[in-house]
Amino acid sequence: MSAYPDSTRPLQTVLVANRGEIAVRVLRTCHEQGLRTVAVYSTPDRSAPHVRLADEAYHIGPAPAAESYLDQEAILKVADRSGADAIHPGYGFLSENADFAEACADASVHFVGPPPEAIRAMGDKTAARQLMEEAGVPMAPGTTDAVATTEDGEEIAKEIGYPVLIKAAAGGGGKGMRIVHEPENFAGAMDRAQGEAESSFGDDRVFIEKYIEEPRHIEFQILADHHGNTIHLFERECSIQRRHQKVIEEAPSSVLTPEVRREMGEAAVAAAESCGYRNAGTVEFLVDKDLNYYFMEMNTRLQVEHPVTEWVTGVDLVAEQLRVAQGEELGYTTDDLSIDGHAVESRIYAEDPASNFLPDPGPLKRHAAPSGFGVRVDAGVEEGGEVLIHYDPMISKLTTWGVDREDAIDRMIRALDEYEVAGMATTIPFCRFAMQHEGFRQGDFTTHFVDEEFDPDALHLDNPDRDELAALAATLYYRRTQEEDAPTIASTDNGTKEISPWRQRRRRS
Ligand code: MV4
Repeated sequence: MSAYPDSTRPLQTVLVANRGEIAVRVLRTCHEQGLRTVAVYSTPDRSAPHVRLADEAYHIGPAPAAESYLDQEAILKVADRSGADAIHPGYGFLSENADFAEACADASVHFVGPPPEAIRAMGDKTAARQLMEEAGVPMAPGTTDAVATTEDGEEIAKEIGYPVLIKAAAGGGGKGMRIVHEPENFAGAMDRAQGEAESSFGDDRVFIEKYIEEPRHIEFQILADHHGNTIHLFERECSIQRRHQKVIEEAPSSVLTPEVRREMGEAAVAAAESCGYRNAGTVEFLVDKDLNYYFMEMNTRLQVEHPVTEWVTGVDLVAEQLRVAQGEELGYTTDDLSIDGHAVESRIYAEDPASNFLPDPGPLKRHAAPSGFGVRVDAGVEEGGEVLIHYDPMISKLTTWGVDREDAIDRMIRALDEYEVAGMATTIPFCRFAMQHEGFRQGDFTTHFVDEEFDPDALHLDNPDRDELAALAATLYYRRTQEEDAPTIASTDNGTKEISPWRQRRRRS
C-alpha cells in the first residue's frame, strides 16, 4: 500500500535524481524557490556542474546507469540521509518508472511527477488506447487490445487497410515498430515485431494501427494539480528528428489554426484526465496534412524540449511541478495564458552529422555558448569537462525566442554562429542547415525531413569555421612562401575594404 506524503506540507529539500542539463535546470528553479537541494552522482560525474550547483551531493555508484542513476535503493537512501522531502526525476532514468514512484510514496517522499497508476496506464500502449477510446480522444484506426494470432492480425490489417503499423504494447519511442505495406508481408513483420518486443521489453504483445504516411509530430504540454484542475499550455512541434531522437523543436506549431489548437488542447486535457494525471506531462499527436490529429502516446515526465513552452507562455514548468507536488492549486486556466511570439530549440549533441550522427563523446576542450537577447542555453557540461560515453551525448539545448517564427529562426542562426565547441563533432552544423533550409523556413516539413532533405555534403558549404580555416590556411601559406605572394583577403586593389566572399556566403539573401 502506498502511503502518499502529506501534500499540504511545503517542500523544503529536493533531491534531483538525474545528471546533466536537466539536473542543472531543476536545481536552478529549486534555488529560486529557496529550496535546499541534494544532488546524486556517479563516479565520473564527481565534478559535474550539477554536483557543484547543489547544496549537497552524494555519490551513488559507478558509471553504468544501472548501478547509479537507476539504483532506486541508493537514491532513496540518499533521500533518507539528507532529509529530502521530494525527489525530482528529470527525464529518462527513473522518471517513468511506476515502481520507483511507488517506492517514493512508501518512503513518504514526494515523487515530482504523476501517480504510479498514471505512469503504468500510459506505459502500456494498448491500455492507453482503451482509455483514449473511452475519453473520445481521436486515434488512428486500429486495435485497443493486443493481437492474439497472426491470422487475427491479418484480418484486422485488411479491415483497417494497408499500410499498417505493428507496434509493441510495452513500446514507445519507436522500438519494436514495423510498417507493413502488403498483406503478404504481414506475418513476417508481426513475427519480427513480437521478437523485438520480447527482447526489448520482456513483453511480446503487439497491436495494430493504420499507418499515417506523412505526419507531423505535435505535442501538448499538460499541467494537473491535486484539486481536479487539468490544463494545457499549448503545443510544441517536434517533427525534426532522426531515428526517434528529436533534434529541433519549436512552439507554437506553424500549422495549427486557433480552432484546431483549441480542439487538440481539449483532447489532450481529456487524455490526461482519463488516467488521473497529476503534475507535468505531454500528450503526443500525429497530425496529417489535412490537420486530422491522432493520439500517439502520453509522456509522463517533464520533456527535454520544455523550454520552448516556457519561452512562449512565461511559465516556469519546474516551478509549477514543485507547486503542484506540495499540494497547491494551479490557480489559472489555459484561457489565462497566451502564446507570446515564437521559440525554437536546437539540441546540441556530441554527434557527427557528417557521419550519420555517430556519437563523438570525449573531453570538451572549448565550450563558449552564445548569449544575448532572446537566447537561452541549458548546458550540462562545461569547458574542461567531458561528454561521457556512458550517458546521453547531449551537450546543451540552445533555445531562442523571437516576436515571430522568422525572428526566432534568425536569432537561432546568429546564436549557432556564435557557438564555439572544440574537441568533438556536434549537431551545430546540422541545426544551421535546417534553420537555413527553405522548406523549414516555410514551415513545410514532416517527420521525414532529416531522411529526405538532409544531405551531409551541404554542411561544408555553410560552415562559419570555414572562414577561419581559410584564413589560417592563407596565413600559413603566406608565412611559408614569404612576402611577395601575400594573399589579398578582404581588401581590394585601391585599398578599400570589401566583405570577404567567405563572409558573404553566410549572409542570407
Ligand atoms: C505512427 C506513425 C504513423 N502512423 N503511428 C514513432 C514513435 C512512436 N511514438 C510512434 N511513432 C510513429 N507512430 C501511426 N499510426 C509514425 C511514427 C513515427 C514517428 C512519429 C513521430 C515522429 C517521428 C516518427 C518517425 C517515424 C515514425
